[in-house]
Amino acid sequence: MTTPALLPLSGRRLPPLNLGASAFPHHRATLRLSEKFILLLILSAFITLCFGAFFFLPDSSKHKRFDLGLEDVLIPHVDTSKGGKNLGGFLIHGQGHDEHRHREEEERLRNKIRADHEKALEEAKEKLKKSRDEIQAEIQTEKNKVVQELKKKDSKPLPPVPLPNLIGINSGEPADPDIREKRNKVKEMMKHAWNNYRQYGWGHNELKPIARKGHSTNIFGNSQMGATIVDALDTLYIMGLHDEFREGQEWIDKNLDFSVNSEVSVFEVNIRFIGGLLAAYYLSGQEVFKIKAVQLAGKLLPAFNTPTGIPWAMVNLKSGVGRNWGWASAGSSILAEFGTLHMEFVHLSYLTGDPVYYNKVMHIRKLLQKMDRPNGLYPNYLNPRTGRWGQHHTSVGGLGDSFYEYLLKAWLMSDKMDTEARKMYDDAIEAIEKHLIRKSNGGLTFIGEWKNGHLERKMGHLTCFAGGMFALGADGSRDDKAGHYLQLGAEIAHTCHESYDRTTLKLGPEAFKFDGGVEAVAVRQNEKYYILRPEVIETYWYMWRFTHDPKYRQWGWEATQAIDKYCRVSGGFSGVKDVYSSSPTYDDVQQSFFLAETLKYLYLLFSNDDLLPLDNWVFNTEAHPLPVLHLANTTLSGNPAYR
Ligand code: DMJ
Repeated sequence: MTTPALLPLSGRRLPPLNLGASAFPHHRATLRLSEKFILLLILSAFITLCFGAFFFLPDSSKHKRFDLGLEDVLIPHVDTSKGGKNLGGFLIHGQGHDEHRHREEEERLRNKIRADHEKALEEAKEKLKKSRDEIQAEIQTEKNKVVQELKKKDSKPLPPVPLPNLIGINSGEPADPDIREKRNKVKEMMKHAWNNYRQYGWGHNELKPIARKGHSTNIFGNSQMGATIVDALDTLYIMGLHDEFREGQEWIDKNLDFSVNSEVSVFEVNIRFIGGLLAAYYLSGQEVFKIKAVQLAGKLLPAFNTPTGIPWAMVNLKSGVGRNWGWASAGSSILAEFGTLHMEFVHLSYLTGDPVYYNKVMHIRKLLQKMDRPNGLYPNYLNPRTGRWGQHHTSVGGLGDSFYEYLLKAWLMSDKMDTEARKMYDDAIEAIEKHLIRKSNGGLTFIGEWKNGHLERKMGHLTCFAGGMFALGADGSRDDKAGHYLQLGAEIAHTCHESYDRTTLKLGPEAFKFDGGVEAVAVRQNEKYYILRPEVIETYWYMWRFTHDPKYRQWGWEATQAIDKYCRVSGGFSGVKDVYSSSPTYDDVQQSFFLAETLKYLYLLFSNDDLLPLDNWVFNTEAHPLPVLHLANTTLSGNPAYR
């Protein structure tokens, strides 16, 4: 019996092998299975050897090319009439002396390759003598070395920069015992929020205070970057909670790592993480915060690699691949997202001396300046591929809000030198007043939204921050309309207070209408929730600072009590799903901005004005205070490292 002819992988047919009775006469005509298997094994080893030799042994023709490539005999486009041979566009000189030299060189290289192979073989033999554990330990040591090197590289000290005048970072104790008590109550609430997060959610982005475990939303992808820790740091600091601050610092130092395969929101990471880290750095002077902020900023930069330089909404921190939210109009980026990077990025350039951050945000500004604006308004959607507006929706609330805020704050943060930003702010506010701000039948001033060619008479909780913005921008306004803007701020504060006061829980809904007899009340069920948002309290605080009208402290105290009564649970603080229901259900999320903003603004409201004075500090949109940079101009020439 003969075995079937075997086909090697190369496809070349081998002669049939006679493995039957005539090859092994003392065997039975049919071979047993195990014997067949062994023979097959030997055969396949032989074939593999031939195959390996055929493909992997050095090919002398290739060597020739390689060797020649090392010499200067490969001369492109030389005249062949001079005795050379043309080889694929290159010319080889065929002189006897040269050939001798080539043979020697070839021999030398062969010897070197042989020696290298032998060395590699020896090393492999040595390795094989070691146990699996020893080999693994060696690999681990190598890995650790690389990690250490990378860490050293990442943590190299940044150029020294003269720090701006940091005043009013830990005072503010009110003389009035009643106000002191209120301030202490807010501090106690902060401790409750922090301690529970530390106990049940430590290292996670946020806390689920009822389930008592970590929580994260899609804005941070699948990362565990301790958003609450970073967001809360400066609040802990100004409240004098230094042990808690140190715990947070230690976690950041040891665990905050941005090389994670996670798709995050550029805007949220910027305002919460970079803003939080920068504020913690300025307040405490601890280098680790600055270093981490700069590392993280480097991870956001690939988001700007779009045809227009308008960044993607999201970026993968590891791969640098960016994209936009699926729900955004025609693949657009969002005004309030790409327009809320300026403050942090200017500080990054200031601190590092690297203009890259500054250039990115100035590029966005220049692009926006050149664009047509319908009715002088900035639509919420802009396509980063085409540079064209998406849907013409305009809002001072969600999707638009902090873009306007950052125009004003860019000017304030530059010690009022960035007049271009101030002009853009003034122009925008004039258009907003003309097209979006109205008075309701009941006399409440509200800011509506421009949608599909008409004004929607609805205002969001988010929009309530604008009261504070108008008050903050009053001084320095065009045509000296300071009184007018302070008044506008007061009216918005009043309307937003009404939206709280007209609920059962005395907490504001997510959105409220001014339509068909309804005034400052939510109509749709999915707009009745309160998720511990800060905007109304933020406006109370600014209005308090600029007017010292006691009603703002009163309103702030009402909100404090309502939060403590209806949002406090034993595992922290939770949002509620319906502010009009006397038995509210919880959403089971303790948002990081509750610690960063809501509690900070309340604490400041019950502190003296010398705590973080507004002449020296500008708060980013997540309430992280950044110092005013007293620069000669906005090119950051004040920073010696930059010059
Ligand atoms: C915060 O993260 C910031 O204030 C942002 O600008 C919008 N809103 C949330 C809190 O409501």
